[in-house]
Amino acid sequence: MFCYQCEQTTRGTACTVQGACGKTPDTAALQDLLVHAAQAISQYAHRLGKMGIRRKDADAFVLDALFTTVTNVNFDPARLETLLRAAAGLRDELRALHAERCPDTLTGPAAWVPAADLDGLIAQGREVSIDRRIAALGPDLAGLQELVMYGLKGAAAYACHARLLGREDEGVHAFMEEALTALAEDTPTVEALLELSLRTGAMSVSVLALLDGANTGAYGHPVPTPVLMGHVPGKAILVSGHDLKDLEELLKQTEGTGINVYTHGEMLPAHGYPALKKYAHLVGHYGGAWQRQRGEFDAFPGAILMTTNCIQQPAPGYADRIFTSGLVAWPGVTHISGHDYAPVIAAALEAEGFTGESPDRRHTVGFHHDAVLGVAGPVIEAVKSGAIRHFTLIGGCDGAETARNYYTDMAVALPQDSVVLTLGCGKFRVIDQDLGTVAGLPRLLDMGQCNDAYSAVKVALALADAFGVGVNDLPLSLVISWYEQKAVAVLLALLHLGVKNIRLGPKLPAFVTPAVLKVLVDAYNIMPIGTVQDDLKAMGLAA
Ligand code: FS2
Ligand code: SF4
Repeated sequence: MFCYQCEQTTRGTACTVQGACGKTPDTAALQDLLVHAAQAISQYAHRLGKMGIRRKDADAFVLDALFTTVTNVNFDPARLETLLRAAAGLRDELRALHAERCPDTLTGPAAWVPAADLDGLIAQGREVSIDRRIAALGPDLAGLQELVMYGLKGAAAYACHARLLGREDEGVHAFMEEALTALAEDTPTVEALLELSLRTGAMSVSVLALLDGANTGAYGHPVPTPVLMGHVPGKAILVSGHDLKDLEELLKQTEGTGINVYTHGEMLPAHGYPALKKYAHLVGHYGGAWQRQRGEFDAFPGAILMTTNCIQQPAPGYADRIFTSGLVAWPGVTHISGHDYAPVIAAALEAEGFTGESPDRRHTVGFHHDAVLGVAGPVIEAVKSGAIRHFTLIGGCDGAETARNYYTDMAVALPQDSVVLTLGCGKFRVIDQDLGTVAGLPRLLDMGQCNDAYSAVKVALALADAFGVGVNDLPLSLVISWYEQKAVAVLLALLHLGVKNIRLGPKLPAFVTPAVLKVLVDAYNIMPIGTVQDDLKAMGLAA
């Protein structure tokens, strides 16, 4: 196997024996083949689209296929085989439609003939592994192709969430299929791939806006809400991942059962949405970021529902009371389909539940763009008067490395007259700190999930507008922690918007080679995180 799509890739170069995430070589091969199959579908869908024919099932399948291959989503060979068979059937239908209109025979992924059994599919997956492309194209071009691919995967994840809430954008589907076709067919050059990367960033901005509209349309604009970071006595279900629709449906089905529902990881910001916080049995948040789940789930005395990334191998102590939904899958774990949570509820009733009460510790969520821009007037005045000197966005993904303590240390070391914005599961590196207030506002503003990156973009653009400057001239620093491909989509979105001087850590992507990094540094001054003191000095914020 060869996989270097996430930050925890082995030795900072690639997972080649076994994924650090738990992905086996067989699963890696099947995921690579699923991407290949999504390209096959896209080659036809892109051409049919240009003829004015859109197949909604193909559009949806491409999104699902890409999201399935995001880090920590699907580890189940059986489910991957099912998806591959479905992909082949769909590709055949599109090929027939295309043949009715055009005599051209497509090559590359479009010509894929699925093997008859699972072993054959795994062998085919190995043939399309990334290391084959690195050998053929060299690391720079292959890495740039993967930069685009990971941006597409991340954006597909966001688009899947929006689609589940009834929001789609044909332009997004058309671009995804065009880009996947270009990666499959075009002779790669550095210039063309950089351009495609920035176009992927532009599409990511559209997708983030689409998802923002989907979430706020379905659940209202988040409002600042103090959340119990603990528990109360009673039976319990823990909901992790990002999917608000799953949480809503579970809240409906558990209403009146006496079961309390808790959020975990990236689900924390759900408490800020009016249409979700109205459920009295959504009582609090349990635990921290995804990488702590094995210990936390083991200690949780109820059922657990994992709605999206990031799942880890379930420990024996909770393997029979964890469930997956949506695109998440782990071999042997019961999968919930059609929002029927009866098995989750039964497992919660069977488990002991909490017998005591935790200390009443609260964290305030809900500083979404609407809430922040609602106080834009006082914020702007505070900046003009000098009461607020600086804004620092510390957010993105969390992960296990101790190097990520940098983000905690940075939040603590920032001057008292600065505001800290946070989002994504990277927030768990900073939310335990009491940062106090500045100019009558909390110094720490939790803007939501990684899925809410649009909030940060919208606030930054609004502030730039209010001050009549460019976004790079604002007193704003971006200190981003990355882990998986959604962070790549957000990074490309920021580059498309012309945002410069981003600090990225804890280490730079393995697929960005020194030559490509030089291009990004020259154009955007993107840089790795250093020490907190050096970075504060460079940001003009040293004490
Ligand atoms: Fe965190 Fe994991 Fe949100 Fe990423 S829960 S690292 O895939 O999606 O951010
Ligand atoms: Fe390794 Fe990350 Fe790929 Fe998993 S997703 S195999 S940890 S690079």
